[in-house]
Amino acid sequence: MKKFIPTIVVLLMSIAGGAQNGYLPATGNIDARNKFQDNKFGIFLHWGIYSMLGEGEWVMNNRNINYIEYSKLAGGFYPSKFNADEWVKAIKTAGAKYITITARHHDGFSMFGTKSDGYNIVDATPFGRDVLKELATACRREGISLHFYYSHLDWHRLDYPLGRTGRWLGRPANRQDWRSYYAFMNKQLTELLTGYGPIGAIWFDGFWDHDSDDKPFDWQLGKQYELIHKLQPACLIGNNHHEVPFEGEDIQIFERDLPGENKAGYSGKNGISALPLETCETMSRCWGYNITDSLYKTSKELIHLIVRAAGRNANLLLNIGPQPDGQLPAAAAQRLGEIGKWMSTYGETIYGTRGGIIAPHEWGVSTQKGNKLYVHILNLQDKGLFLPVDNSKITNAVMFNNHTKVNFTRSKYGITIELPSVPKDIDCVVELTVK
Ligand code: JFZ
Repeated sequence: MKKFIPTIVVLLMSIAGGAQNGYLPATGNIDARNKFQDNKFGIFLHWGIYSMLGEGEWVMNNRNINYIEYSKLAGGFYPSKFNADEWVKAIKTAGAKYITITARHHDGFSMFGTKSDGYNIVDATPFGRDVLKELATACRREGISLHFYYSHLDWHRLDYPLGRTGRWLGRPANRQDWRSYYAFMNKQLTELLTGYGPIGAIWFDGFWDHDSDDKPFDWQLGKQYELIHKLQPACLIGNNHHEVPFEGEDIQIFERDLPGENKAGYSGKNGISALPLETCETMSRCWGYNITDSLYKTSKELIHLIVRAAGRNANLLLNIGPQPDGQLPAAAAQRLGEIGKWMSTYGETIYGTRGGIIAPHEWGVSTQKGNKLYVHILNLQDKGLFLPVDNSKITNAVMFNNHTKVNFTRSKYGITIELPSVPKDIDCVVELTVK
């Protein structure tokens, strides 16, 4: 990732990428944005034929695998244990409200029965089943919203105009044809938005493949976004371009960082917009299944991520890389169960909330809904805690989990709450009633 691109180039790229005069979101789209923010927690699934190699979704590029050799993986893809209902149930039990799954990742393999390219799970694998269709049915039954990840960049097709990745995969350079590739993407997007019921969001990725071009690359996003909103006005558009959202986008995406952070190095140009925010993060180290990646975050760390995201007014999209046999890794399933246990008690302090009036601190964050302000204490070695709030507005304080009273004193700049003991829970939630 290039961290220091001159402002003017960024500006030009923004114009080239987002040109679309006066996008006015439909009423249904505004409602969908609110619903999306209420949902707070989703599960990201990176699944494709790369799972068979067990080295993540970038293996084709990282190992410079010839595109014809790579495509032979499809002939052996038979995820015999795949069961959409089981996935959706496990994810729903965790308290997640939506699933974002890779319809087509950078390797160019479509995980759905597309008519636009034979290189897809129905036509090119012995499995022959449209897993997105099965997921769509299971999601609808369980009331889970379905979102599609869609890669703008492609390491397989010959018509894709080569960017800065996928350069050593053996593709002839003389077949690149933007018009053909653009038409292909729009055909696929049309299929995804007409054959799978209501889609919560399209999550684009790969814009950055052309961030090192000599002149700004025009992805013609404006017309593509118009097409999506014409087919499904309520479908939200997000693009993982690591910049402030372009016109026509409905959510702002952050990768591996909460809004306002830049630990991963992707968010340097990413101011915080007024649109709904979503941060994506992995459960282990990788997105796609990695056979040697056993370093999973603990359930406590993952719950803290959900809470810290909510306190920053953002959703958390938490990733799992399903195995080649179609099952979720056991470690991931275990985390889902533990998160679900916590959510069944504390979900009320997360779902439907917005970031609270007390700004995020090292000790934790606050969320807010109606006249309740939830103070989430995640890291405190003390019984007393000063909270910078207008003290005349706070009428009551109780522990959220058992409703016992929490004493507090008022001072000029806020209140100081006195907890019954030094907090030991994953998240010690104090519920304040606000006038
Ligand atoms: C992208 C994907 O490449 C990755 O496979 C995964 O899907 C993740 C959620 O999103 O991550 C990026 C984004 C940008 C760069 C690299 C990886 N970049 O700028 O080089």
